[in-house]
Amino acid sequence: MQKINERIPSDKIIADIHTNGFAIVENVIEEQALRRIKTEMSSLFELASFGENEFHGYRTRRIHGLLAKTRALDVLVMHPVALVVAEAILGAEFQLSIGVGIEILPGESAQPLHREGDLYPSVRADVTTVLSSMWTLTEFTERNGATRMVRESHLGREGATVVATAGPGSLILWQGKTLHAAGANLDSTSRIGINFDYNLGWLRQQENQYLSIPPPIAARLPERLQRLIGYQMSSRGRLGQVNFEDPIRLLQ
Ligand SMILES: O=C(O)CCC(=O)C(=O)O
Repeated sequence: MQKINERIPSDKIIADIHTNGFAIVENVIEEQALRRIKTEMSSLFELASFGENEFHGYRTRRIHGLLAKTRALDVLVMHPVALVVAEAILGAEFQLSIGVGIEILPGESAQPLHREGDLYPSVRADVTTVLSSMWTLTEFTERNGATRMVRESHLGREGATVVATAGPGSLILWQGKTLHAAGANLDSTSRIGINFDYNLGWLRQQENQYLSIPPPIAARLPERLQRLIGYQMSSRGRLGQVNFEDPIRLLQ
């Protein structure tokens, strides 16, 4: 599978998602920025607890409510490549559904295959509800648990399983109907990624962003990020209103 470099136009990324269900974009974050993000995240991972079921793993640490805990990831959640692709896949009224830091430690077994779109069982079959992104903070390899993608599964076909290997600082994108899962970590070091999922503005967010990011913190975020976490209206201004007004006004 051809991997895309950031300098390749987003059309190619979008085409890969339409054709295969996913795309891998190499070298998106430059080295110095990546180092800063990794340093910040390593102290947060120290405080994170291990999963307690097969889906979340027993040797995997997850950080939820990411945007309440650090500003280091704002550049990722609002990265132009991610937002352009999200708009192309979901349309203009998308929002952040969930943000999770995922550290898969050595000894973890493979996660069951799943689709994020299954969170919304009654949505019309031709509607794509979710675009997932994974920012790789470490290398993603076959041995350390790189995400597995079932090619063309978003089209109802079961193509080959592709291991989404990528260097640190890359961006892996897949849509909500794509079958995927974290792999087993058979290596001696952790696999670390930051997973931001975007969904349609008229759906419930997976993570309750209004409580995960308390309003005093939300009030200090850049406006684009405030809108992204849900302080926006959708469906031609009819959903998400407060007194028939844009909810962002309550934050200002
Ligand atoms: O960590 C990964 O590679 C994928 C994780 C995932 O799909 C999930 O936890 O829902």
